[in-house]
Order: sequence, then structure tokens, then C-alpha cells
Amino acid sequence: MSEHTVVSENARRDFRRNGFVVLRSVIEKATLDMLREECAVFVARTDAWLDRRGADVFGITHRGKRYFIANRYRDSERMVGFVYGDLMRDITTALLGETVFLFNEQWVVKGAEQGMKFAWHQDSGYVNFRDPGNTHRPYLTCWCALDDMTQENGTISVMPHDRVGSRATVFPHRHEPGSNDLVGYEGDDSGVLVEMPAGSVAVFTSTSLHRSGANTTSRLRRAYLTQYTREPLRSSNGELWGQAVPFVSEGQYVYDPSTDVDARTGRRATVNTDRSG
Ligand SMILES: O=C(O)CCC(=O)C(=O)O
Repeated sequence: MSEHTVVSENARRDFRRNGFVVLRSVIEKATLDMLREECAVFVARTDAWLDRRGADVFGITHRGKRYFIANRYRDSERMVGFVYGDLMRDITTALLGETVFLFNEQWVVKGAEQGMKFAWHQDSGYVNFRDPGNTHRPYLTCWCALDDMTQENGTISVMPHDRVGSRATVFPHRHEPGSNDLVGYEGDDSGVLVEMPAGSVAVFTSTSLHRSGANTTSRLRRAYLTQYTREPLRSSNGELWGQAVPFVSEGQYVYDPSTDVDARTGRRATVNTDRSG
């Protein structure tokens, strides 16, 4: 067992009971600054990419309103140190176990004043929408706040498992025209609003229902999230789903940038061995 410095016994108990836990102010200032700088780079690149396509919408990304920018960490020298850093190792080994793979990572940015909401869903619902009957084990999302998160700027709300019976159930999701969101809950329960300072991490399991509100403030609302599995997630036909980059194996740190290549795009990780975070 490794030493868990960030996830207390109480936090683990809350996570087991509710399917989520909030770890307040656990990202240090220099790392937070780095993440904000990188975020600006990736949003600018996405705008340029949308310009080249002559589009304002791509999937669930809507220019100026809401950005989902996934699987780009290999394009940045500085992101590897966070995605595979000590903080993520602490959190994932405490809540997933002693063997961990990176599955996905993404920026989620809501534009000022016009930042769109994101509908109630389970992350596993996105998997099962495209691959009905996929029986993956729940995976873990570390939703990192790059700004103070409030109701006004469109923070997330998370539904405790017991209120809706989500612990071991992936609900059917429907496609919402216009936003392209998948919707997995349309009941009256508004869940638990997660208001927390920048540098906090809301950690939830992939069967936890969550949503986020509109950003009505005059500033961006920026989040960066990493997702980790216990084993490679495979689609029903056996193909790899997302990524499966070895991070921790039986408690040992095994991430190796020299073998970290995106199977789909061939992108290689940029080596920087600073494991800040
Ligand atoms: O950052 C947000 O607004 C929500 C993101 C989210 O729910 C997700 O990516 O699954």
C-alpha cells in the first residue's frame, strides 16, 4: 500500500457511500497557474481548428460557449507531470486500487456569460450509449477546478448514489438535439451542488450522475479532468476504448513516457519528468 496523503479515511468512506467526494484546495498554486496557461493554449488551438473547418459546433463543443478538448496532454511538455503526478497517484490508488491506467483526459471550459449547461449524465452512460451492454467496471473522474466553482459560473452538481440507485446501474441516455448532450436523468432531484475553491478536485465514479449549470458570469469557467480505470476498457467487440496508459501497477509507479504513444493518432508524449501536482 502506498501512503495516501490527500484522501483521508473519511473521504474514502464518503466516496464509497455517495459515489463522489470533494478534495478541497489540493492543487498547489504553481500547478494551477500552469494548468490555466495550458488551458488557454488548447482553447485557442480549438478555436483555430474550428475556423479551419468553418464550424461553430463539433460534437458537444460549441464555440465560445462550451469546450470539451480531449486527449491532448501529449502535445504539452507540462501536462504529463500532472496527469501522472503524485496528486493523481494518491487519489487514484486510494479510490480505485493499486493498479491504475489513464483512460481519458480533457479540458471543459465554459465561456463567459454564454457558457452552456451540460445535462445530467453518467460518464458510463456515454460509453453505453455508443456500445449498449458494455459491462466495464466503473472508472474514476478527477474533475479539477481551475477557477472558484459556483452556481453562477456553472459548477457541477453530483447525485449521491442512494437517491437514484445509480451505484451499480447505468441508466439509458437519450441524445438532446441542439446541445448534443446525452441525458441520463430527468427527475426533480437537483443533487448536491459542488461549490469549491480553485485548486480543488471533485472525484466521482463513472456511474455517478452529474450535470453542470450555465456560466452567467463575466469570466471563463475552466475545469480539467482526468479519468482512470482499473484495467483497459474494451468495447463489446474487444477493441480498446479510449486509452489504457499504465500509470500504477500493484502499487508501483510504472508510467513510462518513452512508451506513451496514442494508439489512435500516433502522438508521442513529450518528455518532462517533473511530476508536479
Ligand atoms: O465541466 C463540466 O461542466 C462537466 C463535465 C462533465 O460532466 C464531463 O465531462 O463528464
